[in-house]
Amino acid sequence: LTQIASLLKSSDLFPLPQSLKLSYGTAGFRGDATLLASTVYRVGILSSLRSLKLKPSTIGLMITASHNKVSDNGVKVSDPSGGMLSQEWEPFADQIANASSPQKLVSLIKEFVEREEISIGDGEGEVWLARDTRPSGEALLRAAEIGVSSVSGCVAVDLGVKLVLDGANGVGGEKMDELLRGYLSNLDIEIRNTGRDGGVLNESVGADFVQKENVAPLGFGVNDVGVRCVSFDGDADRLVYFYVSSGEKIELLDGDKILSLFALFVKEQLNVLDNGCCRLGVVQTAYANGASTDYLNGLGLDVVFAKTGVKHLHEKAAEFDVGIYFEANGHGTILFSEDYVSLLVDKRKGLSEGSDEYNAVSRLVAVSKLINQAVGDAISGLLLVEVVLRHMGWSVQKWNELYKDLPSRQVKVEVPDRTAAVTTREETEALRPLGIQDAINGEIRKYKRGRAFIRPSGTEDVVRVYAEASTQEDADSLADSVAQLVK
Ligand code: NG1
Ligand code: ZN
Repeated sequence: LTQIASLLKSSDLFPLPQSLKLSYGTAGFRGDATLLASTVYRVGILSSLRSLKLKPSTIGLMITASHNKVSDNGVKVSDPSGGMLSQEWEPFADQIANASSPQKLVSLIKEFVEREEISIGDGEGEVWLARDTRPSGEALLRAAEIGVSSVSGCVAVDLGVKLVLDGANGVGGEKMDELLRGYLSNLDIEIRNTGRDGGVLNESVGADFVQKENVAPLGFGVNDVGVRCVSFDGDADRLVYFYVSSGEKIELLDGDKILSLFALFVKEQLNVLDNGCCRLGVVQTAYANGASTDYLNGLGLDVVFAKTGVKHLHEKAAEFDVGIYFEANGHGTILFSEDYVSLLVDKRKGLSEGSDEYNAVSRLVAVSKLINQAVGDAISGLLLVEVVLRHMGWSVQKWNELYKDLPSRQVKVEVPDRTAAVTTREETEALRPLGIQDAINGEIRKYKRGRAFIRPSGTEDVVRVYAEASTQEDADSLADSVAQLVK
């Protein structure tokens, strides 16, 4: 009886919007986020019942509308196996989601509980809640929580939208930990590979490993599928994001993708200001994935190429009012000229607080303060990525869809004298050994979307080979044949 009273009371908080008709589809319930509170609350109840039915077991309740637009949201349930809710329960999900009144809802639940012989009261149920970054997520998560705990003996555990950091067993994890404890306690970041538990600096961990090998670092794996993850390098001046897509596979969001996200965000603010008298430029190196360059050109941006190495990119970026630079490996930052920041600050004085223009100017000024303009560093880069994702309401998966990387391969060739390789300024063509560029061009021509170049490393005694093509097989084979030419 107390159970019925509690359900009646909580369901009063979530009236069913008129004309809402839902069905539990391929990925649960989806719809306009403003209409979904009652649905999510009811799915919370269902999840508790499912947990009690299968006890002892934990049920997952996920709030997301995946690739759909940000104003949509959705809710789906996972069984203890990690798979979707058993289809046998879908009709019940439909019935309760569409129950027109609290009384109707309670009688459907009562009937179902009796039929399924679920014993309420004498057991413990647990439901794990998670959501993506959609702005509506937080309120819907609260609705789910109320639904779960309105079934007696059931508790909801909020997993939040967590970010997991791979500290490369270097200095970045330590510093991030200090920051989280001291200043950023409202950020939910889990840190792994801090170096405290005996891991070795940069060994099978960190940004360089993840980017070059295209695999998850040590300490990350199947339990992290879909979770937003970020790797620093050992001295925390590089960052790359990734998520485990399935098994051992990862989707890498490298420096090019971070650059693209930042460029899109800055451009969006400048559009509000009718470009705001800004000369915006982006700087890449020959190692930038060709798909990223196409994407940036598609945004109508001025893309400039510089020699490998932060000092070269920095110099070029400083020629713009706002210059964004990144190496594919995750080194980079955004530079704002002092004059341009003063212009923004002056402009803001004439704008009415809260207007679109005022907000756009404020965002740009805030970015200029948040990002490390000296040389860039992984922590300020991480903070800006997180802020922009939240602003866009994007998950890491959604961000990854900006463009699809062309398959690429990097190899290094040990040679007796790397200075024998000499390139043009932008490092895209080899001038020496004589004739080698013609031979490389001959190889490139064999592949669709083929691109390749060689250059002597500035940090190791090797000649680096980079190749890109429309398939991974082709990229590998192009890299191999160019490497043969170097040997
Ligand atoms: P070299 O060894 O010159 O390729 C490497 C990186 C640079 C830069 C420097 C400094 C690649 C291909 N090269 O330079 O981008 O990060 O180290 O750390 O990643
Ligand atoms: Zn570094």
